Amino acid sequence: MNEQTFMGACPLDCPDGCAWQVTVRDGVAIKLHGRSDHPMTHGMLCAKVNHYLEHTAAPDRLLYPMRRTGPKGSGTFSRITWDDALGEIAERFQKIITQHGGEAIWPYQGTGTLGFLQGIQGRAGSRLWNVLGASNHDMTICSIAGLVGLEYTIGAPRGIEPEALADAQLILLWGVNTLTSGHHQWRFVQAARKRGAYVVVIDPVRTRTARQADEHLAPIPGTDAALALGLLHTILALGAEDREYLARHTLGWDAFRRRILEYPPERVAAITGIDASCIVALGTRIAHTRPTAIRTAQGVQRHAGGGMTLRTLACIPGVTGDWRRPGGGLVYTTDGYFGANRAALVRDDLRERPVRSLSMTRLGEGLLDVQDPPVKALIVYAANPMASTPHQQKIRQGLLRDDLFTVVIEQFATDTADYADLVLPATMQTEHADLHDGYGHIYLAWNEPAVAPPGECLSTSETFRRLARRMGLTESALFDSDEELAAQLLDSDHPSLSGITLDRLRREGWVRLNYPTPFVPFADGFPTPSGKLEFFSARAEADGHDPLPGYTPPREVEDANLATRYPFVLVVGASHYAINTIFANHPSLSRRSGPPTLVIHPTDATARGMASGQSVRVFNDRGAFAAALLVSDAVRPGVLATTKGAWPKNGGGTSINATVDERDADMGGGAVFGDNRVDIEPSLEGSSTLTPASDSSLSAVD
Ligand SMILES: Nc1nc2c(c(=O)[nH]1)N[C@H]1C(S)=C(S)[C@@H](COP(=O)(O)OP(=O)(O)OC[C@H]3O[C@@H](n4cnc5c(=O)[nH]c(N)nc54)[C@H](O)[C@@H]3O)O[C@H]1N2
Ligand SMILES: Nc1nc2c(c(=O)[nH]1)N[C@H]1C(S)=C(S)[C@@H](COP(=O)(O)OP(=O)(O)OC[C@H]3O[C@@H](n4cnc5c(=O)[nH]c(N)nc54)[C@H](O)[C@@H]3O)O[C@H]1N2
Ligand code: SF4
Ligand SMILES: [Mo]
Repeated sequence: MNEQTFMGACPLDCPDGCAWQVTVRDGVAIKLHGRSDHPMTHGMLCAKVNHYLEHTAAPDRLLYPMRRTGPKGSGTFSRITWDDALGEIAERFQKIITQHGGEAIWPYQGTGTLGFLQGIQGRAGSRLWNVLGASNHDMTICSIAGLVGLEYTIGAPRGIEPEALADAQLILLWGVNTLTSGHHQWRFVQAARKRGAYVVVIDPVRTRTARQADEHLAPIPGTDAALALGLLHTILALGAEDREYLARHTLGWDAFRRRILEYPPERVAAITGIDASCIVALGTRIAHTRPTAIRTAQGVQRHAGGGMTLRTLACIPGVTGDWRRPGGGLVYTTDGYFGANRAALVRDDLRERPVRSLSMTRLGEGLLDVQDPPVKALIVYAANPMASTPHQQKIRQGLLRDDLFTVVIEQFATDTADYADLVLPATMQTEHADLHDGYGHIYLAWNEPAVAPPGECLSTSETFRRLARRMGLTESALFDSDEELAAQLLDSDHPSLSGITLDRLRREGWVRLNYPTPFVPFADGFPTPSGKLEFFSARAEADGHDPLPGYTPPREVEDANLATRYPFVLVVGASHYAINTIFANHPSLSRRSGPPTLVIHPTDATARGMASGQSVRVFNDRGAFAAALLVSDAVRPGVLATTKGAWPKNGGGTSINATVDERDADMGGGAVFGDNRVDIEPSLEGSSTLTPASDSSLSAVD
């Protein structure tokens, strides 16, 4: 018996970025453990990834290249060779480039893996797309609005490390469902609590995290920036602003101060739906508690004013001076700490000329409306846009275009794969090499391939190397091995990487980036043009925004006209047993998730004569999806809550994104998943009842 262990890392789009260890016996992966010495992972993976090895061996895993035999969308395919598949892609690409130019190719990459070699962090495949002059894929779907807003205020996509929450005396979990979307961070919340910290959750939904907090405030979705201004109003009223810090480390305080004074508690109560007394109480608590830490995330910025929300939230520790204290400040992401040589990896210098960008969030528009040139080839990898991307109906119409050549590189037969002309089988994390950072910590990890790929699966990097060869391309950078790519990425004189080589990373499995402990990133200034926290931002003004932080209302939520037709605001969060659409086809995890569940307040349910378990149709002008009703006061009247991730084909052909619009948020072209009005009606088979998820991430059932 031959048993070996391999070091690796979870590739999924999760802030925790766990390091793991795989035990392989006779070539088969038999055990997967979280690394016990990793400061975030602490020996534990999660409810989802505990099933990862099972998932790699699932009977529905795609193992061979396939060509469509039925109509688009039918999901009928027959097996072909890699040689035929690559030959066909090369030929179609060459024809399209000759007739329409390289920009007619859209490489549509998602967040299925975050890896620098195989995934979105390293824009895997970018070298090939750059040589071909393909359109640039703008990753707008997840966090961009908040990132842009945050950067106006503090200058970079950085924040405190979540481990620092342990040193806080007051923790605001602001639009983040920590126990579901990054549960390892809860450990630091608990550590702070043991030392007397108070924990407040700010979320329109009483999530499983909210139920564990000392206090829960439920704002009307999209109104968080107004709440932030209201809290600051109270802090000013108490004279608790840190004047020395404001004078030394911030820009534009006088103007911002006047802006804050426009938001007294009564006004903020009317906007947010939170009692003025609760706003004053929390403002007072913040005024009196040092250090205060804010943990926020993507959920808070999926509406029209999402960028402004992060911009304004990041000002709170600027006013209280918490940015200079261990355990104080804010974290949205820690993305910006890895000072890698990204340019050397993605090689945008290989582009002959600048190319246009197409927004990930606006796939329907990209396929149906964009011209000069129209999109003629769509290469989808590590993405499931038929499930994940707004305006499902438009996307479906686009994918049905006869003249569109669609290639989907996948591990499983998703709804998106059903529309492909060619499907290529992709490796999973235990079968390929990769390098990871984290967006909720400051460690790097190496993922060593532990087993041989099943069937004819290939990694993304290898697929694109072979395609480049098949296309007869000669640029040598297209053929660099995974190890060469990793070495080029790490070849940086940025101080965060001093002492970190690929050899060391491979030997140790994970390493901390070179930052001090405790790490107080903005004690001495900010990476903005002025070196200060910028309340007043000339960059924002130059980009056409208000030069000051403020409150930008959500669009559909606030639209009184629309509200007469669509009385409910639909918010959506992470599902506990899936990550985006991954694991929705895993038998035991999907059983635990239950059917798509829609939480409704008892008052609304009674008014409609509806009850828990009833099957309903959720709809607006864009489309409809089916869900099981769960009556609970986890949401306020007028708000409905559900989770993302269901596969349309398991729900009659649609899912939540049938109702979501593809319009942009205020900054960065971000998505507006939470700025969505709908109505509900009993589903056609009105009497049918379902068992709603009883233990979903948002269920009020303990
Ligand atoms: N309504 C609504 N929709 C949302 C959201 C929301 O809040 N509400 N959230 C959005 C957010 S935050 C995000 S990040 C997006 C994510 O949306 P997507 O980027 O579409 O991510 P997934 O749905 O996880 O799909 C990833 C696919 O990649 C495949 N995959 C995994 N690893 C690999 C690999 O190594 N190679 C290849 N070729 N394939 C791989 C998986 O099998 C899976 O089918 O969804 C968004 N969609
Ligand atoms: N189990 C699991 N983990 C995940 C994911 C998953 O699908 N499943 N997705 C991963 C991905 S891609 C991402 S981007 C992260 C996201 O991480 P989070 O942002 O923590 O996750 P979400 O559940 O999308 O959003 C968090 C909370 O925001 C609330 N929310 C919605 N609108 C508003 C609002 O206007 N204001 C406030 N204050 N709160 C609001 C939702 O009710 C939800 O409970 O999680 C990652 N982790
Ligand atoms: S999904 Fe998140 S919590 Fe689960 S193993 Fe991966 S990184 Fe860790
Ligand atoms: Mo995301």
